[in-house]
Amino acid sequence: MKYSIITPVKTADISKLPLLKENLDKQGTNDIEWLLIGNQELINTNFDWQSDYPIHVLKGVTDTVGGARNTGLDAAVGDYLVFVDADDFLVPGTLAKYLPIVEQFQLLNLCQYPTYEPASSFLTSIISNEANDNLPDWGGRGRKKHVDWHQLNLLSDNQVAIADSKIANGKNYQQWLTNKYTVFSQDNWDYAIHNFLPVAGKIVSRQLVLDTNSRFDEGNQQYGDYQFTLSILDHCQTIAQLVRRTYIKERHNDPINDPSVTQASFAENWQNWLTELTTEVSKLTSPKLKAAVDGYALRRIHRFFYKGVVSETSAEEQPEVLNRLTTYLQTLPAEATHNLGRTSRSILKKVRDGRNVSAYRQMKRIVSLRYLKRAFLKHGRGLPRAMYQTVFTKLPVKKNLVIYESFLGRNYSDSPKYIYEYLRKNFPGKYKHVWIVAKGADVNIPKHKDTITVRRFSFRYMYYMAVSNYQVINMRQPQWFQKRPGAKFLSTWHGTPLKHLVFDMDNVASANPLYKQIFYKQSRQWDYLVTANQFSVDVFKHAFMYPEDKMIKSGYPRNDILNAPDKDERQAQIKAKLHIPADKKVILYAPTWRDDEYYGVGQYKFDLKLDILRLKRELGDDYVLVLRTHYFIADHLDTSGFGDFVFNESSYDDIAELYLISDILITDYSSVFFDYAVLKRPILYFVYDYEKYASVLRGFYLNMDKDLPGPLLKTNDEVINAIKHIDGVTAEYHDRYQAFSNRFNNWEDGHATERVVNTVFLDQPMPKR
Ligand code: C2G
Repeated sequence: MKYSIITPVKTADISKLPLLKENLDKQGTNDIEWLLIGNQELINTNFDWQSDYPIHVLKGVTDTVGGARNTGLDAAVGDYLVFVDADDFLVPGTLAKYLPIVEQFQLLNLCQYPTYEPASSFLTSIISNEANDNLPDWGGRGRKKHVDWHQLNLLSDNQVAIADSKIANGKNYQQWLTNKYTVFSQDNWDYAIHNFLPVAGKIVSRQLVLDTNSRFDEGNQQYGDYQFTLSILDHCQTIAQLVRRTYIKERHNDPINDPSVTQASFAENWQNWLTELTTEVSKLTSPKLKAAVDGYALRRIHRFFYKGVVSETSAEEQPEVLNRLTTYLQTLPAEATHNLGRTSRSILKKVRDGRNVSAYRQMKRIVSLRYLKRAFLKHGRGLPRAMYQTVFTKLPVKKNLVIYESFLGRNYSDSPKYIYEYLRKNFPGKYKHVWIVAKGADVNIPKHKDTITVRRFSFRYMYYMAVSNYQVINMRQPQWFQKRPGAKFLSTWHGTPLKHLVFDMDNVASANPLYKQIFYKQSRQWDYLVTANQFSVDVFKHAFMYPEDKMIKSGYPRNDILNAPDKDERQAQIKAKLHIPADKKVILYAPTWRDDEYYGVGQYKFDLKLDILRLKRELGDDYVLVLRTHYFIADHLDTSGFGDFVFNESSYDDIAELYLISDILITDYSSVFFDYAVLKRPILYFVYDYEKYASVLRGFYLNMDKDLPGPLLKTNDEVINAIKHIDGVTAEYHDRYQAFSNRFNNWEDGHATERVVNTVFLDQPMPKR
């Protein structure tokens, strides 16, 4: 038996095992055994697996990861131990392909590819030859490597016992699995030592484990593998690391509901880390290994510890964390810190001598200095922000000052606009209003004496964010925003949820890894959340983990205009303003954005799949098309070739006004149709990428086949046909439309704004539902 694959399994991992099994089936070798070790729940699970290799399900000596791995060590019979965690994957073919390297070295690092996306994204990019050696941005950029890689003459592909037929796309995987690897020894592992400390993704000779009696620390849930890996490294002569990344580590981005071990609190994390180092480093016999580990630990302390202890640790926890650092530093020779800067050396000397109060003061200073340095370096934003933190937030709050932001300052629109207009009309002179406008955005804030505009992230913006008593905002506030005592934050949000949101989302490609945690923290600052219907209330409870008693069950202020008594006149005025001929009917095309089509953070692509030329040819006599892309879309679609058939209103402030002038809406997975349905006009869904969107990208809260008030259309033929027979579509969908309106729009009576204002500004009780 060549390989024993050791997989510790916690309860939450049990459901992930079938995927890993599939992955192991594609390793190109059956000369393996798979050891799954966990608790009683794992033992009780019936997997009913068909397998060409033995699978053993075992109970761990203790319920910790270390306990599970130790049980694995005792039970394994293979020549080499492969450590694969339950939510991780290997590139298909890896174990067969690299056997010759494994046999030549005592320890092989398969090299981790950390990702917040599902592993399948990376595997797909290998298949389509788009994968490269760069880590994703947030995976931490690899340091420049100064060590040459080696090339081993592996067996040629047809000799390697890889059953290509068993590995879908085997050829592409084979291309990815190159023969390159780097050899490490005690002389050159300084910069790479941290890659060898976690055991996941390592292949170790079992004989070495037996000879050295290396075991995992069962008492340390987070860093218990250091005891094992350090003991191995201490006795290991030959180490190799693959140049290509073959071990895909799926990291979680839901630290609130499903924290991974490294997402524990700062204090817990560092206490465990320092404790493990303190006990394990002192056991090492190799001075070079000790120096390498110490060097790595000190660099990490220098970069991350001071800020963490100053800003992420409570007053009660601080002494304990600092004491652990003292104990650790006392195991080091005094000169160990010589590579660090002067301030760091001085801080660590104090901590080593137990003068922690004084060291703490100095840490605070270094943290502020680093902060200021960043502030100065980051053009524009840094200084105003520093002023926000140090000066503006110390000024008294102005009781009647209201600050508004719609779509990150890109529009004068949405519920903030209607709340603003209502306050001005009904309480003239009482409030001072401040509108936030994004840099470079063309936003038409009305000019009134009681209203000012501030540029987002400018000094004045920072000042008003700090001293306003009311914040009326339809997306999230910046992370640095501080809630002032007594101030009221009104989150209007910006749509009834259709696509899965925040805590209901699986890992997403485009979101910041800490998205869920950040969202959670930000939404705790909201005193009120506006909701348009009971459905939204129910979703926000789990999607935002937001309490129902803080939700205003009002309907959307932005939709009052769709029931306004003068809506016909307004419609004529808007049409005239946009130069749309009065005798033409209007089709509004308002699609949403796609998580996987982007240029960079917050910058999405949009590929127009609607065949405008055909629409113009077939419908141009009666209709014009108003095109409205989502505010995340960075592309400016060139529609100049379509004459007076297309009106590109992508940067028009308020989409509600576009709803008013249109006769038919075409959309896809955008929440716009919930609002548009208030008008009871026909809605078509152009969902050319339905399968992909529904299953891979997001998933929906509604049953798209049954709940929608209009047809799902996948081709331009279907769209054109539906428009030509729009009366037939209306008749066909009449009952569904009725049911839809009852479910989503029965609060929309034209008085939502009044209800919101009464609750937030007049302190009246919440609307009863
Ligand atoms: N919007 C717009 N033009 C578009 C699409 C959207 O002006 N072409 C505006 C509408 O006001 C819409 C809002 O942006 O209601 C939100 O857009 P969505 O397409 O629903 O997408 P998203 O921004 O991801 O909002 O719970 C709200 C949504 O589920 C999330």
